[in-house]
Amino acid sequence: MHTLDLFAGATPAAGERRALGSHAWLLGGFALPWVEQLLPELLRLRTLAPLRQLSVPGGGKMSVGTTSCGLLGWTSDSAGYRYTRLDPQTGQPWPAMPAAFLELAVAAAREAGFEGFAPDACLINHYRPGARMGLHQDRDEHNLAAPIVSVSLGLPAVFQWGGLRRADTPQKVPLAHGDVVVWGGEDRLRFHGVMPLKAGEHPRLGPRRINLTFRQAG
Ligand code: MD3
Ligand code: FE
Repeated sequence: MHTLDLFAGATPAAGERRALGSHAWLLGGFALPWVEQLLPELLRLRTLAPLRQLSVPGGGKMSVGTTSCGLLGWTSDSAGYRYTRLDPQTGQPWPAMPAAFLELAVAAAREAGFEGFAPDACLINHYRPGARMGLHQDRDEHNLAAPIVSVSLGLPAVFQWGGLRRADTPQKVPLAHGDVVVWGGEDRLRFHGVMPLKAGEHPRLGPRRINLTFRQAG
């Protein structure tokens, strides 16, 4: 038996949806029809805005490789977290959000009941085995009434789904290639994170997981 099957309520099959909270939906395999459009765009985007390991205010470096596309990109350094119009590393505007990215994000938001989602930022996180993301809240966005849409590609990961206080014990939610999660309303400010990625080889993406998060940041 695969370890992931030991979790209560394992990943839903493609086409199934599962409520994670009152305003949070896991759409199993929702991104699968878009994958072959997303992958060449991801390769192109990293030639325009290379992956980097951002420094965080505490002094460390994130273990994930990060870049952005859209009008605004998320960045971090010793001074703090913020969205910028220019990529601090190239001095150029962030690459435009590819049409297929926007279509997928808007369709997923609609499917979860959020009509009129208009993301202006897409944060792209690359996980290699061992990379993780500690528990945090996403609160740098100007419009906290808009949802966040997250698309998982490549190796599976165990997502930590916490409460509104850092001390609330998170639930473990396995996320597979093609899964999309939409978080809004009272679930928007939940603490969340990603457990260290287990080693593996994904048939289409190799030894990595890529996560896209679409936000209304400005
Ligand atoms: C729950 N990324 O980039 S996506 C992030 O898999 C981030 O790379 C993780 O957390 C990743 O900030 C998790 C899922 C996610 C995104 C935003 C959320 C979950 C969320 C906002 C509120 C609650
Ligand atoms: Fe986050």
